[in-house]
Amino acid sequence: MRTTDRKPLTLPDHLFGVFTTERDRVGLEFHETRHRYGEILDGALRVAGWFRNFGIRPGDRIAAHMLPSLDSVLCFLGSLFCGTILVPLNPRYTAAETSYFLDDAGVRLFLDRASHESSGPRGPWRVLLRSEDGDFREKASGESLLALSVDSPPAEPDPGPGPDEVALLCYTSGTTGTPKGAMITQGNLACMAASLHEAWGWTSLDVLLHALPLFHVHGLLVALQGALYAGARTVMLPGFDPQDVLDRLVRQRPTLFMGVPTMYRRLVHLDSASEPGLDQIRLFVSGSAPLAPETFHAFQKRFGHTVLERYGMTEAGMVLSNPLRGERKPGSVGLPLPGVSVRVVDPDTNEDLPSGQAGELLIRSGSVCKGYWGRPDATAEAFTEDGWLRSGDMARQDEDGYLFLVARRKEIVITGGFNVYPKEVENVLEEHPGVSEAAVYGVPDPDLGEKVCAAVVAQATDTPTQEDLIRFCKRSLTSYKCPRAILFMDDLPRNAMGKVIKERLKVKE
Ligand code: MCA
Repeated sequence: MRTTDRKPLTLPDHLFGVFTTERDRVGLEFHETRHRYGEILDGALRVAGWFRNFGIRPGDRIAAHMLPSLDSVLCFLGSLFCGTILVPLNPRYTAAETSYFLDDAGVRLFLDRASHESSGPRGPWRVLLRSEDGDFREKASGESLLALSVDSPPAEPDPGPGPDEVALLCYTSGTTGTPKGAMITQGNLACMAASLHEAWGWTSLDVLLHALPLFHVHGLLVALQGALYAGARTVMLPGFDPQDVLDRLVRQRPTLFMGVPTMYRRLVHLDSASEPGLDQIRLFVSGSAPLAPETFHAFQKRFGHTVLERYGMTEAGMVLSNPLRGERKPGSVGLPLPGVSVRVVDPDTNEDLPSGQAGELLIRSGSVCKGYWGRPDATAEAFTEDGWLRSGDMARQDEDGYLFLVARRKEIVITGGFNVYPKEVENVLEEHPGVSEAAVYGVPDPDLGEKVCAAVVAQATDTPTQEDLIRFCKRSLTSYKCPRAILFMDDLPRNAMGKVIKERLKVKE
């Protein structure tokens, strides 16, 4: 399969440049306010200078609740240009989840704007600095980071954080249920930006309608960074509302939209008196979860556009994509992106398999992260001896080289494009005094792709109800991770090795 070795890139050369050459061009539109590249650059350097005033230095970790806003864009860029490491967080993580990330990453500065509700009034930013004793102390608070930093001298951009230096820690879980921070380097970001730029034909004339969360690779790097790298304009929305998105697709005439399959399904099912003309859009991209062929066809039929499906992973960046020009096959995640090599191997022997046969997808590219923060063992396990990343996904290739995902080796539920690791949810359920054992699994769902379900064996006395357990989960876990339905059983079905047979539970649901 395709092998392209590329020179390591760094972002200051490749992203920073756009900010200096395109100063007058609009880079971001949010709540109908336009921000030019020059203004964004000045704001990012000012925010970075303000970080420095707190004693933050290159290599230090800064965590931020990445709600859609100019502030989050400035945090991302300020951190990137000045060599600090950003830990992007979901504003709706629970206090327990957040404190785990802060401790695991050894965060020094925490920009807190938690909101455990999807709507409603949100408090101001709280700026928390970790003190010598390890506790966070509030240093400032206010509605906007830009306003808080207004008197700080702008930071000098780092002349070139090396390609191997960590830029982001993006957390993903795993078989143990303990989230691990994927170390995404400056070089990874640059490679991914360059690869997608080439594959999807980004130009500075593009206008991206952005309705994805900013705390995952999809919304932050594929979408936002892709647009910034091209010198294009991002119209950022506070969230995904299908009717609002459809109206804006017509009214604001974007050229690009990126979403998860749930978003495409909801667009397809919108009621509308007439079909809107979406002729100016050149590309709809789908990722983060499998796009059902029915949705692919329904979208094509209703809107006249063929969605381009692609495949990536937090640890690998973007890996495969259907072509910009050429056939986009329903159900396929496409071909290797520029600069990416993949293999399909027997997961036990790592031997390459002939095309047509399903095996584990292995990845090598400049956008593959350098491992997990503080976890050399997990890092070693994630790679083969000769340095290929194990995706944990089973794929097969057709005669034209297109890849199809056929199953997952790793246990994961993808709901609305969010990854949920069953073990993390099982651990919480098993902390409930009325539960002796729990098994969590995904069940197909027409809207979310999969929904999280659980089977539990309750203690003989003090048996909790389904509602009790869901409420209990919501105290520790973000809502999308919490089970939607719970089966109560006398015993969990197990195989001869004692492993729970989740396939059997899925059938019972
Ligand atoms: C929705 N939920 C959330 C969030 N969004 N919980 C915490 N944080 C959020 N940001 C919860 C809702 O509260 C609800 O739980 C449940 O999810 C289902 O929500 P529902 O009301 O049906 O939908 P929604 O709130 O309208 O959200 C649907 C959505 C959302 C807009 C499609 O799921 C979404 O933004 N998905 C994008 C995920 C994403 O960006 N993934 C990229 C990661 P309750 O009912 O209890 O209130 S993967 C990645 O980056 C890789 C590298 C890749 O390849 O892309």
